[in-house]
Amino acid sequence: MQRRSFLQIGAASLAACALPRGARTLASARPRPTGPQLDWQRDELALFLHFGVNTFTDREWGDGREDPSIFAPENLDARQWTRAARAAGARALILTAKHHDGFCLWPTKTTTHSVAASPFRGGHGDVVRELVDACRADGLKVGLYLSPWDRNNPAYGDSPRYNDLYCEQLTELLTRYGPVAEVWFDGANGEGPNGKKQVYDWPRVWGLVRQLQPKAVMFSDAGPDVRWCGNERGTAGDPNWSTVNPAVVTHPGADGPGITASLQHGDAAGTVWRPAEVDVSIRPGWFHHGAEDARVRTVENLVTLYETSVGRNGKLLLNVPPTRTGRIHDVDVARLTAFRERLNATFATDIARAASATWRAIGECTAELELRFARPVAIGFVRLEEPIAHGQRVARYSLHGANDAEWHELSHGTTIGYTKIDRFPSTAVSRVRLRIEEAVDVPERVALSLYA
Ligand code: FUL
Repeated sequence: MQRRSFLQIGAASLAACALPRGARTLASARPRPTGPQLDWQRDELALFLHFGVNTFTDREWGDGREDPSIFAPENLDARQWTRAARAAGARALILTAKHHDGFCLWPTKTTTHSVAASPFRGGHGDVVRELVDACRADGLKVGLYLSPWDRNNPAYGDSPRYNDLYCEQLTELLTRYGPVAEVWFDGANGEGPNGKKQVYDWPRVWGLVRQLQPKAVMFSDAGPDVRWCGNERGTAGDPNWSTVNPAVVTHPGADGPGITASLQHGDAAGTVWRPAEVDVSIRPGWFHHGAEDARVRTVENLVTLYETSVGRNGKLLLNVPPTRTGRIHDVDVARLTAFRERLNATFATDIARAASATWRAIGECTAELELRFARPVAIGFVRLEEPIAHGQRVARYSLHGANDAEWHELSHGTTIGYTKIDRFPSTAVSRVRLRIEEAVDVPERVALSLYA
């Protein structure tokens, strides 16, 4: 399908949809999110917990030869994690149940390389269980990361044997602990110790998760439910479509032309709903390193991350790694708390509520929303939202404000989706006009909120 070239803003040219007429029948059947995908997106923020033997060796990637006896958190307190998550306004916590080193944080029957061989709780500990119990107590959802790449397991690289083992590990995780909201499949996949490359059976893995936890969303480069955003810098693409062409990124860790672009931008004409998750760490590393205690992101930086992830139609998965004590560092907790306070203060009062608003179609796939205020107001942020339960349609928009007869551009952009946030210099306006200049189907009314 050819997308039409950009239309000019002039009313006469605001006439057609970005998909050609013949594609409109298709457009009316455009993909929409499932219930779990919608809930996942509306949660906006989840915390990622990278924790394991690397926490004790000060490494980012363990080689699988770590002695389990080094895993000895003396003061592990999962309720401290969930309280920090609540202070941050997060709705879920995702734990590295197994990272690339193969060390399992739950007492698995599949390997002896686990907490059961460690001094933690006298060899009777289960970090997954403690996380799950704390999440239930604090009303949070649970997500589990199970690294496909396993640098410890002798079966790795012996494809059918390792696929069986991996499915057994997944089965333990998805049957022992009650509802799991998200299952995270990392795209980093290296060579096995025997030099062989593991060939994963993704259809089997995804089918197993669907069967055991039908309400969970599955994350990977290739979804199937939510996709990696294509970088670990905390920025979703612009544009960022929640629809993709599933033939481009077919499996986690896929490499080749068009992959990064597809992860970052999705595809306006995509046939599958697969929104982007933005995973990024509050520190330089994913695991805790004492040397990085002074390099925790500032509150301003965290707010910017929110704008470049949630504010660009993404979901933010912010990594906050527990320390060797088993607790999240005080500095990180303080930043998370101040970050949420700042967001709450910024987005406390929607100034647009004081305005009278009119939405009107202009052309077939273009529309305009105009707000009029009784007296001038100062604004510096706009938050736009499409009703994504019905799909995603807007491809280009502009926002103008006027305090007298003349309109001035405040911001412009491409996709909106769940949320688009634009920040601009504080401006006094008595009228605001949002123009949907290009869309892939008849645009539904966009919600517009304004903040000082
Ligand atoms: C990457 C991994 O290699 C990192 O260690 C980390 O887990 C990150 C979230 O994903 O692919």
